[in-house]
This record gives sequence, structure tokens and C-alpha cells, in this order.
Amino acid sequence: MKNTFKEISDKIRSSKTFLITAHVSLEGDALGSELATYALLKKLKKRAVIYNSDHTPPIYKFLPHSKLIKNNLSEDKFDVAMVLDCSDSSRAGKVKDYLSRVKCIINIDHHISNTFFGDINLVDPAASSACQILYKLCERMKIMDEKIALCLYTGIFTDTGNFTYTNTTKETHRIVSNLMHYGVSPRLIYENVHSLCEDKDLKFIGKIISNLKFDSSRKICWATIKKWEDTDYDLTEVIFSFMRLLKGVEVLILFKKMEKDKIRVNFRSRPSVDVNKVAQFFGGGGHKSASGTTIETDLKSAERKVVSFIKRYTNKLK
Ligand SMILES: [Mn+2]
Repeated sequence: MKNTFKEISDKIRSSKTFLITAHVSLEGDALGSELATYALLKKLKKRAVIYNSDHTPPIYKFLPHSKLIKNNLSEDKFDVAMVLDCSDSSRAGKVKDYLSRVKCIINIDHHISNTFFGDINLVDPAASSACQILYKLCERMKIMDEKIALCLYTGIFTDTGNFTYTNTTKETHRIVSNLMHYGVSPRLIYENVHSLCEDKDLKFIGKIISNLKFDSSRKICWATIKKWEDTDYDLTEVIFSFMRLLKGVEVLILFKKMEKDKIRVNFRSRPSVDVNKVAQFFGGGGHKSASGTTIETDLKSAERKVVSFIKRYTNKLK
């Protein structure tokens, strides 16, 4: 991996124009890594454009340079594409079309399901976040300032579930400790990222929480959502944060009907169950304890298929 860091820093230093992107359904790690990369490239006097398929959720607009993010692009000539926190180029949504026209794709990611779609691939599933990997790149390039630090801290903070998931390591804490030398305020980040609900959102969440379903062993808990609330930000994590309070449950699932016969399925798990394997069985992927997929069927049959697969899969583990 040492060589890959060098290869990437050489490529960055020798190139002029950059396209930066991340996965659809933007969140802290995707945006944090994009904006940190942007600030890093600007420090090196490079031309860089952040182009995303999805709009930036308002809760992340406190991040530096977030106003410069584009959702449409007229130019298409770039030396390098920096694709961040993205397991597969198709996860970049409509930006994928641009990637085929770029001379060199640098893929920096921590998803265990990464397909190594880049020309240079820096993939470390042991890292808590794409931001944690980028921190190491900054460290090697000897570039850091308060803007980069704020972006990286935010990505690490959100992808570790406020430093509570199993991906939080000594290394994670070493890095965030170093980032705090640049004036990062954890309180400010927490307030921006977590003060997001309106009363109608809490009512919507309340309805979901009061209709949770369980399997007979009560180790699997899931919610089915017929109409996903159209908010400025994704309520998925908020709902999971309530479901996580359940004692003894090992797998949490959200089934969301996005359109007719199109169901988004998100998985979260305690360490005993690898939900990346579950998501992969259904054509998706992610991490061992957080993953997702999209299934083309109706809500009832998605629910039946997924829950029965997890029952068989967890039985095999016993
Ligand atoms: Mn991530």
C-alpha cells in the first residue's frame, strides 16, 4: 500500500486537471473526502471540479467549499478523476459516464466490496472511512490545514457512528487527535450533522419505529417503508440509531419502496453477522456491519426473500 500512496501523490503532482466525485446518497464520508481532496488540490494550485450525481444535503453545507459542488457539468476533459468512498464506478450515478473519458481514475475507498475499477486503486477495508485513508495521503504529502482537517474529521466522525462502530481503532483516534491540532470543533460538527429533524420527521420516524417486525428468534429486526419521506437529508441513519438501541438484535434492516418494484434495502449488524455478504448475495455490497442493495421486486417479496436468506445464513454460522 506504501507504493500506492506514492503512486497517487506522484500522479497528483504531475497532473493539472481533476474531477472529484463520490457515491450517490451523499453523506459525511463521501462529502468530507471530496472537499478535503478539493482543498488539497487547491493548495497544490491544481484545477479541480467536484461533480456529484446527487445534491448536497443541507446538513453538510457547513463544510468548506461545499457551495462549489456541481450537479451538472459542461466540460469533460480531465487528466485525473478522484473517485472517493465508492465501491463501484456505477455507485457514482450519472458521473460514471464522465469517468470513461478520463485518462486516469484514482479509486480511494474502504468498502470491502470495492471492485478495483480504477487505474490506481487505494482500497483499505480496515480503514474506518475514506477520510481516514485520505488523511494518510495528506500525511505523506505533508499537506494539512484547518479546512482539510474539518472535512476529514467530519467524514471519520460520521462513518464511525461518532466513534462507536467496530471500525474505530487506535489509528482512528491517533488521526482525529492530530486533526484537532488544526482547530476542529467536535461540538460544531455534531450540531451540524445531528440537529437535522423537523417535528414531521420525528412523527415519520415514530410511525416506523412503532411498526418494527422481528423474526421468531428476535435476532433480526426490520422495518418496511411504503412511502419514503422526501426530506433534504437521508433519515436512514437516524432510524437505525433508534433500532440499534434494541437489546439482543444482531441484524437490522430497512426496506424502502423507492418506486414501483424497486426496493432499497439497507443493512446494519452487530459483529456476529457479516451483512456485506448478505448484500452481495442480492447484488449489492458495503461493509461487514453496514451495507445495502436495491432489489427489483415488490415490498412483500423483497422482505420475504431477504429475511429468509438471513435466517438461513445466520443458522449456518451457529
Ligand atoms: Mn465511507
